[in-house]
Amino acid sequence: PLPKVENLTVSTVTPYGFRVSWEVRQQQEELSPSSGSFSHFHIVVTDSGRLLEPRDFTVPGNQSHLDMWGLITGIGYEVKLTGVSESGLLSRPLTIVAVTEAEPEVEHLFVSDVTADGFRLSWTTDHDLFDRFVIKVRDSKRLAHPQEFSARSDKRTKVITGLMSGTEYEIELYGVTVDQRSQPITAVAQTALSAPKGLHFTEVTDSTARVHWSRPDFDIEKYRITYMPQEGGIPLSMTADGSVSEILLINMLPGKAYQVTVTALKGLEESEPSSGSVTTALDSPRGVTVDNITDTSALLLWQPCVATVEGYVITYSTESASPVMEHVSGNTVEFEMNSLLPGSRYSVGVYGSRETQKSTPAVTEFTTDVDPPRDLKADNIQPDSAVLTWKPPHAAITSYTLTFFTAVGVNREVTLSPTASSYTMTQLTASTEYSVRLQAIAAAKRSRYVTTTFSTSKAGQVFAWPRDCAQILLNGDTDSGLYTIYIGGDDTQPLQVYCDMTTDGGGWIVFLRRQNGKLEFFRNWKSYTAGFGNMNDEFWLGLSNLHKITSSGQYELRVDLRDKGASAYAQYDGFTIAEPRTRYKLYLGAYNGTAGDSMTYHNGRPFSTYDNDNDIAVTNCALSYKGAFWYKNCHRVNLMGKYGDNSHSKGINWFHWKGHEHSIEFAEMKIRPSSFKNFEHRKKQS
Ligand SMILES: [Ca+2]
Repeated sequence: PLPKVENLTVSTVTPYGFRVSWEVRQQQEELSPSSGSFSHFHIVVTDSGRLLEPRDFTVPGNQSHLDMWGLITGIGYEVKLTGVSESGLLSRPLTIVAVTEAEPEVEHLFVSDVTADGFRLSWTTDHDLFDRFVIKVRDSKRLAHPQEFSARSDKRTKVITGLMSGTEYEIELYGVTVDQRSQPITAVAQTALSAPKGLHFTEVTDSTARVHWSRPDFDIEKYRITYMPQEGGIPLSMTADGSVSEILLINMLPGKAYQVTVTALKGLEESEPSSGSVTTALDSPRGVTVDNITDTSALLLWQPCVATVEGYVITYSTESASPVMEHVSGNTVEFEMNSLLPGSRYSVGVYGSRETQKSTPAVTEFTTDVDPPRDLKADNIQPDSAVLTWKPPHAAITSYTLTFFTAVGVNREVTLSPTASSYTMTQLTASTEYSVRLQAIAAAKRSRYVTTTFSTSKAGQVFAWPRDCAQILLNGDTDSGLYTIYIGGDDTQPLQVYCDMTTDGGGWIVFLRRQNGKLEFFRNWKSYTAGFGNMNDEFWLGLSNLHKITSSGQYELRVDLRDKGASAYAQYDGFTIAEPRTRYKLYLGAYNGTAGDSMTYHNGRPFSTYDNDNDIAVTNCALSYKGAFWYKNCHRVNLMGKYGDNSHSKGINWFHWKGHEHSIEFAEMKIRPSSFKNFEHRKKQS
């Protein structure tokens, strides 16, 4: 009998096949092992649906399994095994049914993390059969060659890069084994739009800026540009055609930092925004004007910049002067320009500044006024004429207008040459006050008026500004008393003096009188320099005045003395008091008279007071003899001594009349021009 074939089993099932195994068991009654064996096995595999031809296999008798490959995945197979002996006997067939596994597959291809140049792919698979995964990526429009990527068998994601932005891609992925590939799975993905690059700016003004960018590598339909101040505000937005790569931003505010973004648009998609910043220029101050123009100053006014500025810079210049630059704070809107040249055309500029920025200057021009002539005065005033003199203004002028009028309506105007510096007024009315106005003119500009007034002399009056009592007398005033003289004939140096109009023909300026002892004459240097006392009583006119009067002409001195009904005089035909630095030295001419020549002893001496000892004595003469004088060692004359003191040399002494021990009751010193007598003589003759 044949051995038994049993335990037909299926193992190692794959999608493409499986192994069938079996066992052979000898019958117990069989004693000869060699007589009971199979020469081979016959195996028939038939698909369950009977759609295919059955497949036959023959296996040697010493084998107990068979691997079957190349089957169809995922279907049932019926396996029938029959053992065949040497003699052709068949065993009872065994059958079993096996099902191949389903085909391995990848599933759920998923696109995420889309960027401008790629995306992430994810997938799943239940099988561990694949050696690797293959991914093919190609743009839908077939513009570029397909690209192939691969992923290791243990990977389930892959990041794809290096693609074109804004482009639709078709993706195919499948798993690969040694000799098989799975069915591919597919997806479609679109890369994002890349941002425009290289933002930069040109043509930046206070209200505009041009923004430039580089075109991205896809077809742009248009761009959206937005801009707003970084500090906040209303965003402005513009749209540009996809074919351009620059646009002018308008309606910007001056001096502000702007954030500018450019976004590329395609269909409903938009790129990441590309951003940059630009600071607009400072705007110029506006409404620059010049006000309050004088000959040397002007007020500059302006409207502030819209931008916030730290300060304003002001420049002004004229042809003949160095340009001036001034800085003022940013909240200032005016500036006083000083030290300008008169009658000059100035150019002015104002600009705002902040850090390194500065605005375009706002400019204007103005012309300073003509400065007035100076030192207008009337000289040589006569009853019917006067001479006006002045100094010219600094400005270049074209003419002068001189106007003069009186209270009763005389009104004359004359135009003078620009080179004139004097004008003789004639045909005037005597004893009349005239007002004079002088104005310099340069084209359309006129200076301020300068004015002076003067009065013409009385008819027959010779001296309008008498320099001494002699001229007052010659003008017709014959009463002794107080008068105003003008030192050197200068109307700006009036001095009140007492005129003796009777003694020896009159015309004397009295400069010392002693008559009652009411006034203290023991005084210091300062008092004797300035003068003191009451001119209608006792007084001293002052060394300073004596110097000024005697240095402006030739004068003679007269001294009148009276005592107990007796009188005497001394006269010197020259009298000069030298300048202060000599301490008012005395210079005398020749003597004549009745009192005796006591003064010549003092000729050439400086003046001394108790606090300024300029005498030649070892002692202080002024202190010793209670007076002040042109002391020598010490005196023959002491007319400023102590009134009524008859002790030796201390009273009012004139040595050659009353000696040193008699104080004289009355003394006067007086001067008049040396030429007076001759003049008087001629006058009397005529
Ligand atoms: Ca002395």
